[in-house]
Amino acid sequence: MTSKLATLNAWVQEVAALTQPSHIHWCDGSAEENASLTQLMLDRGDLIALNADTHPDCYLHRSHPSDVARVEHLTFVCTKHQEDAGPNNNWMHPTEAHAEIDALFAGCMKGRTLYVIPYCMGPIDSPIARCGVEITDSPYVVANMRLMTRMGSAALARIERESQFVRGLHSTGDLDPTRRFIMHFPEELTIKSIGSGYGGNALLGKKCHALRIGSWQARKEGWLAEHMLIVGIENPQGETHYVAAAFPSACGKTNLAMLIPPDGYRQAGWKVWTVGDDICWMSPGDDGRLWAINPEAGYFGVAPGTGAKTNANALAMLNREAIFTNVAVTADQQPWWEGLDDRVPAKDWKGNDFVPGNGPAAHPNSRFTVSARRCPSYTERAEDARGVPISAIVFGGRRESLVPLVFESRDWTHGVLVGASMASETTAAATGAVGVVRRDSMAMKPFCGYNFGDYFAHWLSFDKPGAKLPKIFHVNWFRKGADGKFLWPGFGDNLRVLEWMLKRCEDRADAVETPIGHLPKKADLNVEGLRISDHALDQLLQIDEQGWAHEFEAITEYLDEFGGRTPPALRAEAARIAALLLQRNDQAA
Ligand code: GTP
Ligand code: SPV
Ligand code: MN
Repeated sequence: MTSKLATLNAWVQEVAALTQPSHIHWCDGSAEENASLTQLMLDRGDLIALNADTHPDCYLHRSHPSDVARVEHLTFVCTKHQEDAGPNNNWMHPTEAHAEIDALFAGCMKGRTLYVIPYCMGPIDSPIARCGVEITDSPYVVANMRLMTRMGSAALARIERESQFVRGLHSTGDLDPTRRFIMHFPEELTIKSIGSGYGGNALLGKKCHALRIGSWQARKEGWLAEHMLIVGIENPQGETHYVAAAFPSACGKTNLAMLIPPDGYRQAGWKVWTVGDDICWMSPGDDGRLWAINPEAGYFGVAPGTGAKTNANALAMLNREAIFTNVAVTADQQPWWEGLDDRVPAKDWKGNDFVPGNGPAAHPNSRFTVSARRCPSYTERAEDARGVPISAIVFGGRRESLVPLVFESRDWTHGVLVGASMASETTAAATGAVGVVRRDSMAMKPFCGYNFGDYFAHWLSFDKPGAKLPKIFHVNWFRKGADGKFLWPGFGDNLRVLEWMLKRCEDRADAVETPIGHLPKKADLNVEGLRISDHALDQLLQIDEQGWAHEFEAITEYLDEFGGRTPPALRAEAARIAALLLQRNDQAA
């Protein structure tokens, strides 16, 4: 097969000449194609069938033990000028980068099949959606892309109509970490990735296209490509408000997107609808509001911690047609991970006999891949070509101290500062140390395809006459008490915080003004049916003005890292709050 699009055929031929595959397969996305690829992977041992009674059509993939997470130190943004990539990205000149990575691609598909994957990020008929083609030699990537994107014939038809697509070239190579690179060429709408088969490094539609290249396109075209979940909150009156929330990797997006309301809320008629759990593309509509689509069609979620009490919706979608990566298995071949239940697994994520006390059975970044339609809280609005209107934007991170449960920004400029100055403890989603607090603006540190200074300016630019922008909030579900335990119950109970935010959006709740923003009055947070001490609530809603003054010193330094690219309005906003804090501390002294 070939395509009607000459530029696409030419690119496939060019790649084949470089990589020298023995076969070329154009993916149509059909069930038959998926069945034959699954069989191939079972035969090769790339997939292991799970218990067909409890988990029909579910498979386990064990990746190479050195290839289990994103590799930020090997991820590059290759613009002609280093300033355009910014200090937030690793940079290499495009000429040098192409030469270095093409040398690794030379002959790398010998004896392998080259798969051509046409895909669409977003509903196939949405003007906000964008298409790409990924070339890969990994059938595991094909199977995952089929769940994660609109992949195959329909996407190819749109690509041929538009004659435009993002090019992604991927090979698992030899999995040697010294020959692994994830390179982005935003000026050429091109991605090249070699040496890893793991999610964000290999499923190029996700972080590489939808965020790094997407953010570049979004800036040029006047929209936003963000690391955000999209969730619809339906109140007992039947009105649904959509919320977009940016938390860094493994900081709670999937869980918030699928939350199950606490008993009292459920009985009162509250419902939650999942539109997306990781990526959000937002564009201003004719009405001045921001309209959002989820460019993805499936979930690539963190397995550990997913249990009946924390995320029953996720559990319910994982009992058929799911791919599990690096989880443990029970003696009867059911998938298992820490936080699922009390059973003891038989094999750990590497396939060795599980030895209690010898580290976790499932890899901390083990994942599931499943179609969004399998989620009990799925809504057809996820297919709406216009997207959904966003009422509130939420930023959040993992902070064991200082940062309160929730606060609201005063206006858009302050909200952009709140997003820009976010920080969070690192997690197992990327290789490297875990639990280290770092700045992660808008949860986009690993994903913004250009200079953060320009990105902040782009965010500020949405505040113009006629715009009806969402309110911006900040949350922290991860504050710890003196005993080292989380102060806030989290998960479903996070709806209590969302309710306050939505009331604020409708001018139906009060707030306490503080230098860092507006906080709920203790009485305005519904804690009915919750076992939380008054002392814990006080801690969650308290502002340590001295601690915040230090935080603002660090934020000011951070904003300076982007030099002349940092918008003056953002510096001014930070200076205003820093001055306010100093003044209050002086008064207190
Ligand atoms: P990525 O897919 O990496 O982008 O992650 P994510 O942001 O979707 O994170 P996810 O929802 O998968 O949560 C990651 C981990 O945090 C899981 O182990 C969850 O159980 C845990 N978690 C999520 N929400 C909460 C919460 O409200 N409180 C606490 N204590 N833990 C949470
Ligand atoms: C993340 O790390 O933020 C993820 C998983 O959502 S990955 O697809 O690897 O990016
Ligand atoms: Mn993510």
